[in-house]
This record gives sequence, C-alpha cells and structure tokens, in this order.
Amino acid sequence: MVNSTRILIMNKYDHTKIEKKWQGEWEKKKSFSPNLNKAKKPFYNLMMFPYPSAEGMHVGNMYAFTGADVYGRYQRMNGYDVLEPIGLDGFGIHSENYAIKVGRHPKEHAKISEENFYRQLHMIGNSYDWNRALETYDLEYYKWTQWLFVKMFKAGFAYKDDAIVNWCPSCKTVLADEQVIDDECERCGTEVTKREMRSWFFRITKYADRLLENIEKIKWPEKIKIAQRNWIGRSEGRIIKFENIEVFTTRPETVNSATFIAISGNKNRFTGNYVINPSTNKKIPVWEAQYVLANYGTGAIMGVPAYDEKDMEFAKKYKIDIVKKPFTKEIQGKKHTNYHLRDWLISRQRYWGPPIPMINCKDCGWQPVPERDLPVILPDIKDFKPQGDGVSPLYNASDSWKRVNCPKCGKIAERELDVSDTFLDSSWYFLAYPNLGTKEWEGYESPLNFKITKKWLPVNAYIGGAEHAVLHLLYARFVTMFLKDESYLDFEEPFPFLFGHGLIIKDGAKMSKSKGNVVNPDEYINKFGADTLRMYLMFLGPYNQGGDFRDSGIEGMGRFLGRVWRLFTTKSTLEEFIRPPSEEDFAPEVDVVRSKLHQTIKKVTEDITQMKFNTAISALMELVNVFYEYRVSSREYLKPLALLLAPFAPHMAEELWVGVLGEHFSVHKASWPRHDANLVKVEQLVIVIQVNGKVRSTLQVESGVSNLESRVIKLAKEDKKVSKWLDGRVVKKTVFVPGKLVNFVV
Ligand code: ANZ
Ligand code: ZN
Repeated sequence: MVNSTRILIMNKYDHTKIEKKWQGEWEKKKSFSPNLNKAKKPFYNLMMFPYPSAEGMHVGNMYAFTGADVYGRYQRMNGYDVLEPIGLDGFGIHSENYAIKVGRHPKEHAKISEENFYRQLHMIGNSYDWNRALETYDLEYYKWTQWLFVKMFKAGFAYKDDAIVNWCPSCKTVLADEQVIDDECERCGTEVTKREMRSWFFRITKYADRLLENIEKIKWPEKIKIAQRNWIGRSEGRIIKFENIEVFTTRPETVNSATFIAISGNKNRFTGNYVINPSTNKKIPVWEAQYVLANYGTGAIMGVPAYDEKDMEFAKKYKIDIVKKPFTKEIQGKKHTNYHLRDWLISRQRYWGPPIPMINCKDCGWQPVPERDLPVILPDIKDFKPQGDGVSPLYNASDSWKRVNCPKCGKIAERELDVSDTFLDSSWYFLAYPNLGTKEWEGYESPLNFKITKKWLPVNAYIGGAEHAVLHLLYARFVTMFLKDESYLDFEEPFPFLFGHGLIIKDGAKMSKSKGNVVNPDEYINKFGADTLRMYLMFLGPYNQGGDFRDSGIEGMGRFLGRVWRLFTTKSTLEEFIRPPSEEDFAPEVDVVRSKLHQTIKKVTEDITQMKFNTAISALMELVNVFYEYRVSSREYLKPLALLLAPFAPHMAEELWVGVLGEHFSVHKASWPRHDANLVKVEQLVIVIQVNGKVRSTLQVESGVSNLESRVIKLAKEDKKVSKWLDGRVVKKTVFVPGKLVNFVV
C-alpha cells in the first residue's frame, strides 16, 4: 500500500532551535525525573561528582558526562526508571584556590561558577533529573556531612592526634596520604613537606581487611582494583626482636644473614650501638637510615644485604658485612600484619569547607555538636585566606561564633576551627540524591529514608575517571561500610559496577587547564549543536580509552547527522520502498536492508551494553549508507533508526520521532528495538569473477544480493584483484550468471 500524500518539505536542520525546544519540553514535562516511590524498575545511573572550576566545563568533562548519559538513556529505553542526578562538589580547596587566584571570595565565586556550570550542563542535553540537583556548600547538604562526622566520633571512628603529617606549602594545609601523589600535592602539584600537627583522623584502617577482601566481589576495572589493593597494601610478616629493637620483616627466614639494623632517620649514620642477632648470636651495628620509613612496620628493619637490594646498596656504601647463609628453619618472632593504608586525615586549615562540628570544653574534653544543632554554619569572614602557620582561617571568625556552650556541662567552650576535607563531602553524595526531599532529609536524625534507600541503592552504574582510583573511591567505600555497621544501610559496597572512562587528548596531552589545551564545548555546541559534539566525542575511540580531539572530525560528524536528517525528510514518506522498480524485482533488497537493520540493532545493543560507543556509531553509519543505497524511506526502517540514534543524538532523534514521523512524545521513553535472530543471519554466496574466462577473484555476498546484476557487477569491478585486470582496457561484454558467476570479456 502506497501512501504518497504526506510529502515532507523540510528546512535545513536548525540545531540551535531544535535543541532548545526539546530541552525545554523535557524539563517542562519532567521527562527525566522518575517518581522514586512508585518506580518499578529503578536504575541509578551516576557519573562521578564534578567540581566546577570557574572557567566551566571543558570537552574532557563533557566526554565523561556524555558517555554516562548514553548508557542511562539506553537503560531508560529498556524499560528502567532511570535516575540520573547531577550536582556540584563546590566546597573545598579546588574551588577555593581558584577564588583566591582571581581575587574573589569563595562564596561569591561559587555562585558564579554554579550558574555557568549548570548552564553548560543544560546545553549538552543530558537526561538529568533537574529536580534533585545538590551542591556540597549548600547548608542543607553540609548539615549531613557534619552529621557523618558526629556519627564517626560517637562510634569511636574520629580522633584527634598529634602526628607527622603531609603539609602543602602552597595550599597551606595538611593533606591526607591519598592526596599526596609522587610527593606532590594532588591539587596544586607543589612538593609536600612534613610537619607535626594536631589533626582529626578517621579510622579507615579498621576496615583495611574488609576494603581489601570486598574488592573481589565488585565489578570494577582491573586497573582500579589493583590500585586499591596496593594502596591498602596488606603485608604479612613477623616482628623480630633484636634486644630492645623490634623490626618488621616479610622474610624471617633470612634473619641469620642480617648484618645490621637500621632505624628510620633523617640522615644515614652509625649510632655507635650494637645489638645481638638472635639467630646467630653475633653483635651487629645499629644504623640510622633515610630509606627506612618512620610510620611503616616498627620504623626499623633488619638489614639483609645478601637478600635485599636496598640493604645491599646501603651495606656496600657504608662497608657493612655482607653474609649469605642458607634460609633458617627456626622462624623467629611473632606474626604481624602490616598495612600501607593510614588513617584518613580529615582536618584542613582552610576556610571553604564544613566546619568540623566539635566543641572543646576545658572540663569535658571534645564534645560533638548535638545533631539537632547542625549545621554549624560556616561564618562569613573577610580574611579567609590560609595563613600558613597552621592556624585555621576560622580563627578570624567572631568570638560569638568561636565560643559556645559545652553541650555537656553548659560552660563556655571553644569550637574546632578546622574544616573537613573536601573528600568527605563527596564520600556520601550518592546516598543523598535519592533522599533529597524526604522527611528524613528535612529532619536531623539521619538523612536516609529506609524505603527509598533500599529501593535505589547501591548505585547500578557508576561512571568516572580512573584518577580517583584510590581517593574518592576508597573513601566512599569506607563511609558506606561504616554506615552499614551503624545500621543506616543494608549494603556495604556503594558501587558494585564501576566503569572507568578514558581521557581526551588534545595536541598530545591530557586536556587540562594546567596544560593550557582546554577546549570549551560552548563554541562547538553553538556552531554544530550538542548532538554533533556528543556523537563526535563518543566516536573518538573506545570509551574506556578516550581519544584525540580534532576539529576536522567534528565537521565530519556534522555531515553525518545532516545525512541522517535528509534521509528522513527529503523524500516522500511512503509505506513501502520507493526504489524504482526498473531493475530486478525488489524482494531481495528487502532481505538485504532488513538483515542489515537487524544486524545493526544487535550490534548497537551489544556495544552500548559494553560502553563501546564508537563501534555502535560506526554501525549506525553503515546502516545509514545502506538506507541511502537502497533509497529506504519506509517508516518500518526509519523508526528503528531514530530509536537507535536516540541515546547519542537525543535532540535530533526526538525531532525525527515526534516532528517527522509523528510518533508520540518521547523517543526517550519508547522501547528499544529488538533484533530478530533469524533476520540477522543472512546466507552468504560465493560468486566467481573471471576476466576473459580466467578466475581472478571471488566475491562473498548476501544471497539476496547475489541475484542483482548491476550490484554484483559493480562490486566485482571494485574488487582489487579484478580491477588490476580491467584497468586501461575496454570491457566488451559482461556475462552474469545469477548467484554464481561474472565474466568480463576485455
Ligand atoms: C628483611 C628482608 C629481606 C626484607 C629480604 C625484604 C627482603 P612490604 O612487603 O612492603 O611490607 N621494611 C620493613 N619495615 C620498613 C620500613 N619502616 N621502611 C622501609 N622498609 C621496611 O615490605 C616489608 C619489607 O620491607 C620488610 O622485610 C623489610 O625488609 C622492609 F630479602 O626484612 B624485609
Ligand atoms: Zn597544594
């Protein structure tokens, strides 16, 4: 049945207009705000918490968010109630350092960058639930960050201690071990020094074994798992006593070859002391050595130059005996397990963070702020800059803020002046999103509504960069375990499935502000549209590997989407094919197109499931080529194409679906197409190609195609082995035996 009445005359695709239109429509209709109570098939699709740097988002960030969104949209079309929330991790050193650099107050700066960041996030067309955005500097939010501190304290997990800690001379604050990367500050790259300070710690080490053992149960990239295992660094050995000096060793069987003892020191020097080696009963010297770490094991080692390289180097340098005895069977010392992981240093001598909710009373000691008095509001102060002498900027707050009544005895006491680490803000945000707006959230006992939490957590898919392999991902696991043990949660791994995306490279380097090779998405979105940029980014390479950003590539993607648009809009929309029936009867073509479509459905589905977005897009391009080649314009074929396109180019797909095909709003709620296994398989036939009767090549084609004379001849001529024999010659006659043979007579 042919219906040629609906002739569409469409204008050129106006991306600016169409993208704005659908973004407005999605928001108005709350298309991506699932009803959390009623949802039947919850799917929590989360991308790692971004922090808004003032210049806003660059295409590297957009790359991360887009991949996650493609995945979320796909799940939604598969019938899930997808929750895809977004917010800003705007408290903390990163934002504050920038504010200081540009001479703004962090609070004022936060407003500016928030506005810019949300504007950009709207532009890229992700299916965020805009009704539940959150910012870590929001009072409502950090009330609960402080609550978490109080819970930790009450459970004995927070303590204040004097310790040798990492100090960043540029950020003028202490840092946690995890925030020192190759001796440099994770934030600013300055070389970190050591300092003795009194600071708050969380006992993450209590969970060392569980954090380690659970790694085997979660579906994470192997690289990230290895990083966590190494960071926790469990090592089993023994503690051996050399008179009054205890050493930790993982090789107790080498004790009879130990020729010296070394204790941690700032210099390499001999102390003049000797101790008896309990295995050989010989006197051995006690050295101080820089290579012995003060806070690992017992801070002292037995030097076994014959079996250990570092000890060998030291022994050679200082002319210490080198003795190699066979391993002893008399194993000395008691068993001891050592960890590389240290307790999490939470204090920061900075302004822009949640004040640590603790009160110091002369008589009662440290007391937590009662939960119903939270939040402890960060006071507005003019002199917010870090001072460098270890005194917190909150020292400049008014006395009325600094002095409070002790919650226990009521006498005047003093507030803690440190704020907490930014990584505490982001250690629990994934729990917050589904709970925003619940009555628990508005209260003070716990932010977590039991039913909602049970229904929506843990996170179904967590997508982010590998640079947080240890930091955020370790802290979030720790906090979740803690809340489980405190009976607030019934699971202990927040992210059972984590996907690590790759990085965008520009001019040979990772895209980052410090490298000065940042590409702002705004200009590209204005010029090509968000859909084109999204598709281009997803096409750059496998999503877990990233890719190289080039202007020429994005133009190519723009042309492809233009082709898609014209495919839908320039011809009459007929119910059947409109390929002129001049050639063969078109039944075989139906076979070809249909099997290509079903192959594509299968391929795109499998690829998206594995986040291989680049090959999914290639498959779509091939399909579009076939549609052009066979002049496909039937709804039967165009509808599934629009559906397959929807996760990648959500705006154009919506316009094609609703505006062109006249389907119901919205394509993003329509069902993902299913392939028919019978149609995917196509019989392949081998056609022999001859030139002057001699076999020069063979051609493998789908059985439907094998009978099409002009198509087979075209393919045969394009065959490299054949074209060699045809070049420069005139084909006088072409013999075609359907399904079997082509012979060119030249
Ligand atoms: C004797 C020995 C012989 C060792 C040998 C190794 C090889 P992991 O696996 O990282 O735990 N060690 C112990 N405490 C140390 C400290 N505070 N600073 C520096 N090194 C320290 O490594 C444990 C090994 O590292 C220990 O076993 C000790 O050297 C050294 F053929 O003892 B071994
Ligand atoms: Zn720093």
